[in-house]
Amino acid sequence: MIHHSPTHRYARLAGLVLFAAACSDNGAPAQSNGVETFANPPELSPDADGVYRLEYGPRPVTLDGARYCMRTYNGLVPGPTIRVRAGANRRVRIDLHNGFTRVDGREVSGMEGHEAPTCHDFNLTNLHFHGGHVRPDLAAADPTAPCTGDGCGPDGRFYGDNVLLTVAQGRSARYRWDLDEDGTHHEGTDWYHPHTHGSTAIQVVNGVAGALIVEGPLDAEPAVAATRERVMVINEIPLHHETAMPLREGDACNENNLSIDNFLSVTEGMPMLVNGRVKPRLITAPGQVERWRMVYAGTPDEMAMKLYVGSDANCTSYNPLRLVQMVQYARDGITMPHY
Ligand SMILES: [Cu+2]
Repeated sequence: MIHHSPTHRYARLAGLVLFAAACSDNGAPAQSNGVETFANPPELSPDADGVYRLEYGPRPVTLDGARYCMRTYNGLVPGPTIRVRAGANRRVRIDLHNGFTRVDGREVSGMEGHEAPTCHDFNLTNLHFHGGHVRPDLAAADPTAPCTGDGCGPDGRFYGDNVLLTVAQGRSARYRWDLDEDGTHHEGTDWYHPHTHGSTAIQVVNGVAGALIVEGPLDAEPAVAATRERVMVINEIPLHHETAMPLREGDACNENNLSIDNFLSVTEGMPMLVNGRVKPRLITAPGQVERWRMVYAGTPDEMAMKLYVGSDANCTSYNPLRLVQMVQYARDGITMPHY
């Protein structure tokens, strides 16, 4: 149901309200014919100190029926959803640990191949709050609650959304994103991912990215609150490229046998993964309104999306003239002004 075309520009982050989903052209309800295979990504709960913990490291993950050794956050593809409830003066604390131990130096040239190749370490990482309106360097100093322990910034300060920070193998970084420091942060669907120059793409094509939802007044609107919410993190992982190497039977996953090693192997026509699944089935009663929070977490391009009414319950084909009604009410984590 997701149509991919690199030539169509579309929202990287979008909120959609879907009216009247159906997968059957003859009026018969589709839900009698199958089992739902779609599931929202798991949500990350903070620890007892209110800190979200992200472990960047190699972990085995089953994708499209085969086991792969992936770079992951917390062993999940995609990473877990972080949801920040409505409120005031919200501070989001995240501790990131880099679980890799060895250097993985590569010569990388620009996407078009024109620039001189430079050396980058694929195992270096950091954390970026994509869509966040927060300090880029360090969080504000707070002598009443200073940063202590491994991975703090200078002077007892937490890191802000610092994409220039490098978190080396075995090291940690402590972040604090003060959402409402200069007024209430806009509500919406954002995401988080590594942003280290030279190693962002290889990590993101492994699925090292997750949704970051900031709730606000819109979420309390009765008409919105009553909808079924779906969170979709869409990855383009080159599982079927010749360079992808699934784990062999009995193989453990470690940083020496990573499966996805080539970020340029994502090409048009490869299956996209929605929450780590290829073509997951969503079952929706006719007439039901759903709220879809979508994050396109692919690297090479944009994603275009259309929803069609399928010609059978398995959606093996569809009628291009019968579109399912969608209303886009947000883009790039920002609610459109008329909603
Ligand atoms: Cu980003």
